[in-house]
Parts: sequence; structure tokens; C-alpha cells
Amino acid sequence: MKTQILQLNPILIPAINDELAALYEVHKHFEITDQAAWLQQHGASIEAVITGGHTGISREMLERLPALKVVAINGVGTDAVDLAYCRSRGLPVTATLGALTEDVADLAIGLLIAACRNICAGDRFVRDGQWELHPQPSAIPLARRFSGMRVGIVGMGRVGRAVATRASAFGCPIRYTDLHRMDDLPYEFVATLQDLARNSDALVLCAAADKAEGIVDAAVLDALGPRGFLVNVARGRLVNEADLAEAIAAGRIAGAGLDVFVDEPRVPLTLRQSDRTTLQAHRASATWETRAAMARMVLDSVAQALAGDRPTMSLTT
Ligand code: 8YV
Repeated sequence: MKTQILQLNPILIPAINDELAALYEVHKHFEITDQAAWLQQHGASIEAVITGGHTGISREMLERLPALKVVAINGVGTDAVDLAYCRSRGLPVTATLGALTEDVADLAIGLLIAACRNICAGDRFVRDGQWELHPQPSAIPLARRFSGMRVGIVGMGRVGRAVATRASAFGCPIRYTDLHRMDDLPYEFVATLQDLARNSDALVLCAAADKAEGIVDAAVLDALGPRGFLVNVARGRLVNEADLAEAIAAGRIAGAGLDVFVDEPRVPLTLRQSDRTTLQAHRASATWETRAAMARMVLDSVAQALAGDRPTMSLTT
């Protein structure tokens, strides 16, 4: 009998799905109608779980999988998995470390330029035939220059560093905040998020959300100020979304480029209706290249764990 695998999130690379199906019996949790009954009946036979960074796996479900040998996250976020509990079980939790860095940083810069230059509002203006109706140049307000902006990065991990490299190429002075100063970086460290916001034209959120919830609140947004922009390519819950919606509606910040939200796929109406926001549906790593590399890492991690080896991408063992 083939090894039983529970998949909590789809993988969008057909060749990897074919490979998985050839090697294992893959149960797609998202296609099961009565998930509780299924788990009750089959939980004991599951040896590997594949999940997404945002989806993770609940402690309750983990407790129903006694034969589990690995949780392979198809992503880098570990905030939706109880790592301490997995550690206590000696259970490897793996992530696709390094695979999505470039794409996420690319999208952060894309969102920031789009927000500063009103690219999406401009697109709608042309697409809707408004340009023909209002051909005078003053019909669209002047935008904000991105090159040279003071960029503040929140979380200087792989993605934060890749954003810094890109923004530096646009002549942007970089400051950052993190749990501590990093001696290998040429950028200015700022100890508090509020001070970073006060000294930035744009804040880019690249931090892990494991322990940081709602850190971008009204006080931080007001420190960023009415000419400041917020970009989030990390996790929605880093931001107090109600505070953000109010700040956007009142023009207390200039704009936001958001790939992630507190309660995906639900996005507050204020954020959806504002011309100050540029929105994406959690797509930062969603390219063929990156998703193929991530899926390959997932496959490798599962194979290593099932062979009794410590997966090279394990964060817990
Ligand atoms: C992934 C993410 O694309 O890496 C993460 O933690 O949230 C996403 O960027 C997602 O996990 C895909 O399954």
C-alpha cells in the first residue's frame, strides 16, 4: 500500500501533482465533503501533510494524525502551525526557504510603484474611456516619485533584504527595524516601528507574523503620515486593518499596496473602494518559476522525512 498523504492546499504545478500521485496516495482535504468524518476514519494512517503558508494546520488536526512524520509547508510563513507543539513531538515542519524571496520582493516594489504612481487608477481611467471625456492633463492628479523615497523595511529576513537591494537600485535610502540590529547590513537600524514610520516615506512589511499581531496601528500610520505609503507582502494580521481602513478613508496616509489581509479572501469594503489602495489576492509568490521551485522543495522534504532522514528544510528538528 502506498504511503498516505494529506494535502490541505492545492499545488498548481501539474508535473508535481503527477509525481505526488505516482509516489503516494494523496488525499486532497479541500475536496473532501465531510472533513471531520474523513479525519476520524483515516487520520491514523496519514504520514505526511502538505499545506500552504497561510493555511498551516491546526493543533486539533495534528493531534488526530498520530503517525505523522512531516508537515511540509508550501511557503515560508510558519505562523499557522504550532511549531512548539511539533517540536515536542519531534515532528519536522519544513518550509520552502529561499524559493520565493525574489518574487515577493518584486511584488513589493511593484505594489509600491503602483501605489505611488497611481498605476491602477490610471489604468481604469484609460480603460473606462475617461481620458477621451477628460483629455486635459489636470484630469488626473500628479503622482508621487518613487525613486529616492525613504524606504523603511519592517523585518530584515530574506525578503526584507531583497526589497532593500531593489529599492537601493532606485536610489532609495533604506532604514529597517527588526528584533535586533544586523551587523552585516549597510542600512540604518531603527529600534521602534513608530520611529521607523516617522522617518520613512514608505513602510514595507516583510516580517514573520508568528509573534507580531497588529503592530501597524493608528499610531504607526499617523507617524507615517499623509505623504506616506504602506506596502504589505507578509501577513495581513501584522496590520490593524480597521485602523488602516480609517487612515486610508481619511487620507491620513497617502496610499497602500496590499497583497495580504487579515481574513482572506475577505477584504474590507473601504480598502476595496479606495483609489488610494492597490490590491492583490495574496499573489506574491504566484509565478510558475517560484511555485515550481517551491513544490519541488515540498516533494523533497516529504521524501526525506518518509525515508527517516531529517529534512534539510526542517525548522523544528
Ligand atoms: C505562499 C505564503 O505562496 O509563503 C507563505 O507563507 O503565504 C505564500 O506566499 C503560500 O503558502 C502558497 O501556498
